[in-house]
Order: sequence, then C-alpha cells, then structure tokens
Amino acid sequence: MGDGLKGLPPIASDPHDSSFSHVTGRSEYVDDRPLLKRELICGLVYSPYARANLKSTDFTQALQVPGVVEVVTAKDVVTNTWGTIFQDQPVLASTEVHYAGEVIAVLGAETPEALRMGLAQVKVEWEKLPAILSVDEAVSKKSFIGEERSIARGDVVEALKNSPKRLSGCLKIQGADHFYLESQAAVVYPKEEGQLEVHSSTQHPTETQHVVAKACGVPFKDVVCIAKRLGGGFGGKESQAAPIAAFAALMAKKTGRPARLALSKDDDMVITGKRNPFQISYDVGFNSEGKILAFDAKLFSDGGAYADLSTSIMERAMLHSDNAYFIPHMRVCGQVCRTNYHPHTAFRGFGGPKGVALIESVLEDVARETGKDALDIRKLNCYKPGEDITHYGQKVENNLLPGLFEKLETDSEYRSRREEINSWNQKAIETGGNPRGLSLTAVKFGISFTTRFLNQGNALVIIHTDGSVQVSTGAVEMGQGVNSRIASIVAEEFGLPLSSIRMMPTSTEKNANTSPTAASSGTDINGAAAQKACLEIKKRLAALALKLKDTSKELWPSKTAGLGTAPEIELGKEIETSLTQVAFENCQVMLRDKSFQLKFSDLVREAYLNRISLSEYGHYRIPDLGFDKLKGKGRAFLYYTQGVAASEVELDRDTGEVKVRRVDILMDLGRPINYGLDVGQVTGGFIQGMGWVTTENLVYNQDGFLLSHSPSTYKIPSIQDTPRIFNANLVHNEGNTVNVKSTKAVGEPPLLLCLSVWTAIRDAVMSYQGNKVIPMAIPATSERILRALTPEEFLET
Ligand code: MTE
Ligand code: QUE
Ligand code: MOS
Repeated sequence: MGDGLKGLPPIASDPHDSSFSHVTGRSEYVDDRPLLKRELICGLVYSPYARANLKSTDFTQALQVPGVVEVVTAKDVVTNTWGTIFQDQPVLASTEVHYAGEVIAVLGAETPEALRMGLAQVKVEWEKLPAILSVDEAVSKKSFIGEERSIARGDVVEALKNSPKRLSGCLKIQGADHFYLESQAAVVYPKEEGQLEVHSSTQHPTETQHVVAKACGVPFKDVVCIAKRLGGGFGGKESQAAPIAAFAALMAKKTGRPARLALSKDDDMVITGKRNPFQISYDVGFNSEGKILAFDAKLFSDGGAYADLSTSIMERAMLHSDNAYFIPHMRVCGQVCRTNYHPHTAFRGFGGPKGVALIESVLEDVARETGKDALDIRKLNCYKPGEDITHYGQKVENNLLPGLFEKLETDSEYRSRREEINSWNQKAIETGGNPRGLSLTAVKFGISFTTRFLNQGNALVIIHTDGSVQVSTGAVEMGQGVNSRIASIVAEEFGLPLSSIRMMPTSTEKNANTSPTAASSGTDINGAAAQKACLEIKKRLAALALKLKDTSKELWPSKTAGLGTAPEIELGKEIETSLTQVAFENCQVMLRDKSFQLKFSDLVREAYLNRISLSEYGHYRIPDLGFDKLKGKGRAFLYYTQGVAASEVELDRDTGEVKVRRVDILMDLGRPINYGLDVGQVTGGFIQGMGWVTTENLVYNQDGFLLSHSPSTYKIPSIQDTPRIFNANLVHNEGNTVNVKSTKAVGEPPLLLCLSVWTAIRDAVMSYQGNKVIPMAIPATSERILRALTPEEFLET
C-alpha cells in the first residue's frame, strides 16, 4: 500500500484564462469600472475603540462640504442584522460598537477630495467601555460564541493514565491578514422599480445579494450580484464582502445615484477580520517507541466581536487535529471566544491549519522525548491499513500517506541532510554560528463543506449557433483558475478547443442559491454541474446526429427548415442511449463506428433549426456525505487531498531572521485538470502560509485598534523569502474516481504544508538547545526566535 508511488512528470498546460489580460493590465476589477454620471464615491466612518457607546454623531458640517452629498446610518437600514451562520451582527452599528473598525456611517461624495474633507468633518462622541482583548480574558468572563463542542473516540482519560510517557503544553497561534491585492470593493447601480445591480468583489455572490436585499428592504428578486473576478479573496471575501456591498447599495438606494465603495488598504486591514487566533492546551500519552496512545486537546479560538464563520472554522480545526496520524484514544474540545476584535473569518485552510499545527508540533516534541527522529515518529503514527479510521469515524480511503512519506524521504535526501545538519549545528553551537533545522510534515485535508447543504452547485451551459460556448456557474474566479479548469472540462466534453469556451462573469441572475467559492471545492462542485449540463446537451446532439445519418441531406433542417418543406426530426427514447454510439472530438461529432461524422458547429446549427435546445442548466450535489454535527461522527468529507513537505531553514543567530534554504513538496492531486495551475496553487499557498508562520505579526494598541495596517508594518513574504531551492512535485494517482475527472481539490491543502517551515524552525531551536522541548508560537517571528535561542539575553519585561 502506497509503496512505489510514481511521480507525475510535468504536463504542458493551458495558461490561466486571464493571464494575457492580467499582464497587459486589461483585466477589469470592480473599481476599474468607469465612473458613471452622478456616481458617488463612498467612505466609511468607523470606531477607533474596541468597545464604546456612540453618544452622539453630527454630520452637519460634513454635509456642508461642497461635493459631499449624503450620509447613510443605521436609521436607513431596513433589516439591520446579518451573519453567515448566526445573524448577530448589525450592518451599521447605532448605539454601541464592539470592535475598532466597526462601521457606523457611510458618506457619499462626488469626488475623492470632497469625500476626504467630508470624512474629516464628521463629529462623533464616543464613550469608551471596558473591552475583552484576549482569549484568556474571554475564557475567564465566559464570553463565548456558540457552545463548546467535543469530538472523541475511546477513553482518553484512562488511556492517558496508562501511557508510559506523557507530555502536556500550550500552543499560541496568531491570526494573519489575507492581504489580497484588491481591497474589498463594490459598485451599485440603482435600476427601475427599486432594483439594484451590485458589482462586488465577493467569494459569495448569493450571500452578498441576500445581505444587500435585506438591508435595503427589497425581495431577493430585485437584487442581482455580479462578481467577474477578484484580485484575491483567500477566504477574506467569503462573508465580509457582503456588508461592503450593502454600504454602497444603501447609498445608491437613498440617493438614486450609482455608488462605489473601494476600501483603502489601511481601512480594509483595520475593518475586516483575520484568520482566527487560537490558544490550545494539550496532553499526549505515548510509549517509548513514540507511538501516540492518547491525545487530549482543548482549543479556544478568538472569534472577534461577531460569530461570522468562526464556529465552522473551529469544527474544521477539530476535524483536522489528527492530520495524517492515527490516534486510538482522542478527544478534542473546541470553544469560540467572543472578544472585541474585528470578527475573524475564513482564511485559506479554514480551521485546518490550526489543528494540523497542533499535532505536528506535538509530534516534534514526542521525538525529543523519545530521542528519535521526528520523521520516524510521523511514519510510525501515520494512517495505514488497519489504522485508517479517523477520530470522527470516517475511513481514510485511497490513502497515499505512507507512500508519500517514503518517496519524499528519498527525493529530499532527508537522511543525509539530517546528518549534515547535525554536524553543522554542533559546529554552530561551538562557534556561535547560525543553527539549521529540517522537518518533514504532512497534510490530509478533508474536501467538502462540513455543513452538508453547501455541497451543491449549478451551472448554465449555452451553445451558440456558431458552435461557440458560454458557461456560467456559481464559482468565483479569484486567481485560483477555477474558470480555466471548468472551461477545460466543458471543452473536453464537447471535443472543442479552449478558445471555443467563454467563462461568463458569475452572477446571481444566472446561478442562484449558490455556495461560496470556498472549501477548495469550486471546481469540484461547479465543474461537476457544468459537466452534467454538457452531458444533457450532448445526448440531444448525439441523438440528432444518429437521425441525420439516416436522413438524406436534402431533407436536413438546414435545407428545409426555412421553408417548412419537410417535417422536423423527432428525437425519442434514443436520447438516453445516444452517447454510447457518438463521440465528440476535434470539433467533430462522429459515430463511434466511424460510419458518419460532421462538424460540431454544423450539427449545432441543424439542432437549432430543428428546434432542439442548445442550453442546459446542471445541478450537482456531492453524494454520500453523512457527518452528524451533534454526535461528531460520520463521513464529513468526500475524499482527502494529501501531501508532504520537507523544509530546511537557517536561523540568523544575530537577527533572528529565517532563511528557507530548501523546500521539497510532494502532493497527490489525483488527475490534475491543469497541471500548471495546480503547481501554482501549491507554491503560492505554501508561501502564503510561510508568511503566517514567520513574519506576519498583527499588532494592536490598547484600544484593540490594528496598528500594523499596511505593507510598511505588516510583512508578507516577498521574492527574497522564497525558498532558495523549491521543488514542488505531484504523484500519479488515477484512483479518485469519486470526483469530477478523478481530480482532487488543491486550493487550500498546500498552505498547511507551510507548517514544515515552522517545525523546521522549532527543530533548529531545539537542536541548538540540546534537544530540550522548547515551545514556539505562530508566527515564529525574529523576536521569538532570538528569545528562544538565547533566552538569557532577552529577559521579558
Ligand atoms: N488562489 C488565488 N490565486 N487567489 C485566492 O484568493 N483563494 C484560496 C484558494 N486559492 C485563492 C487561491 C482559497 S481560501 C480557496 S477556498 C480556494 O482557492 C477557492 O477556490 P477553488 O475552490 O476553486 O480552489
Ligand atoms: C469549510 C468551509 C465552510 C464551511 C465548512 C467547511 C465555509 C462556510 C460554511 C458555512 C457553514 C454554515 C452556514 C453557512 C456557511 O461552512 O466556507 O452559511 O450556515 O461558509 O468545512 O470553507
Ligand atoms: Mo477558502 S478559506 O475556503 O475561502
């Protein structure tokens, strides 16, 4: 099982469908829409304090500024509550604010200058109130969102008691900003009879439509939300794009004028929530071999001021606390805390990275305690035949993990490099040199929304009479390439080149009741829906082709339809079986026995003239899911995307800086639809994660106001931070037949492999400190690294 995994050699791939327009600057984003006559530019008034009473507001002077037109406050909001899971959040706050950055008013002006001057003239009187600004404080005050949940198997208390070795500890994990290059933005056009056309940078057009409609007090039918493309979303535009669009819509509704709101980077960072910070305590029992016998963990997350997606994020953290490892007795408890920070939200990986950070960290510690190599500990505990049921009772099917560990151990030359690093570090300790670390971690990411009803998608496929095709789905293109992948699926079904397929802007007018493009499932769900639509059209076309074969050409629709000189061809039951006899290839439609063929575009034209529908709407639902949230048991995921990464780091002994010397990644992505896009997701996700675990440090003042709200104070990875040697490879796996085209989702899983950089940093630190267990928070900033290397030099004050 898993032995002899074969690599998948690089496959020449089609470029991203926007690559040309991106590099030539022609790609249109929301704020690139030309200004219309009378259009208003909006700006936001928000709280500088974590918690405060809003004693009074005075907009008179602001409204006297020439060019300032209107102000929108809570009084203008028809239904002033929203929230993706719990409706606990006001669109605009009115009497009390619960986080620094909470919006209380929207100002509309004719020019950016007027807007800036107007905002400066807004008078607000705040009365500061005590705020909760840490998880510890929230826990002691029992300030929670939702109930505590627990997922357990076996008898963890007894098994811990009977374990020959025990270890307990705490792990502190900070948040991270999404740092999409396009900030939150919306442009709203008021239309006839109260209708609103919303252009939004949103991962979730349906929710944006709904939040706008409720805030403005109109039925859903009167709001169309369109998302052509995003300059990055990463989860940050899953829930939090909706109120931004509502602000612009309220202004458009109140003034009857088009309204645009495009946040500055600083406002965006202050207002929007981040990856949830986590605080975790754990107790692990193991034997002298390093086999884990029992694992008990308690997870607290900082949800911020409102629920947002935090409870689902916590659930995913709990479902990923096993990661790639079988733990016979396991209990994981999770509780979201309500604090006075911006509401934290989805971020690539959702809760997964926090759960995986925990267990990967614990395995590093177990290695120290047993004196073994951490890779051997991981291989020993890895899911394998006979030990392949998760703590929530789902079987790990098509499990490539053992083979992935073996292959990357070889490909990355792990053992010889471990030897080199050992002697390097010995010298470093003696001579005051820079310590190095090496670590190999895994990911097993569950693919499916854990909330069952979200696992559905729909697609509209339209063939025009020249044989070119338009496809609309609920999927949002945010750079990940979902449009290119779906276009490839459709092109392959019809046997057409990609140039015949046009992916249309995502719009609730064509695809309603959609799920967010999230949970890495965009292609899985929407691609499968598009494929279903294609198959229905193909059945009709194939049935017609079979009829045309037996019809003399003079009687074909193209010769007779205009005059009505021959009866129409009737398609009967053969529609159901036609596809077994007909193939669509190379722009041709042909009988499989080669007795007849014609051009795709000619057949399409005959079909139109014969009054056969050339459009289809496909709906797809992921089958066989059965996770019971109350019991914490069942099949939560359709399948797992798996991978491993080995990272080597060097720590600067004087500055604490991290240099990532080499990274080797190996992932199972099934049969990639587009190899190039997939490898792009792997490397991009990995480096984005590296920022979270190393340099991205969110700093707040005592009022809970984010101070690090721009690239000058918040350090995301740059080109200098990319690993000096960076090998990202895939393995051959045709076995994931449960998913469309036997592919596997790629969007989030590679981010979790960044944890190998963090564990490599821990490896370096602990190796430098004589292999003692030394805790490390996320991110492992330079400061934290220096303190861990030489604590005596940095006494905490
Ligand atoms: N890649 C780019 N370039 N930009 C993004 O915003 N978002 C990530 C991932 N990759 C993102 C990205 C996140 S959080 C998710 S859930 C998936 O893409 C969503 O798209 P998919 O389901 O089509 O993979
Ligand atoms: C992964 C996700 C999401 C998720 C569960 C996952 C996600 C999301 C929701 C969600 C849950 C309940 C709701 C709702 C959405 O769950 O993105 O509207 O009522 O939005 O495992 O990415
Ligand atoms: Mo991605 S965090 O599921 O939008």
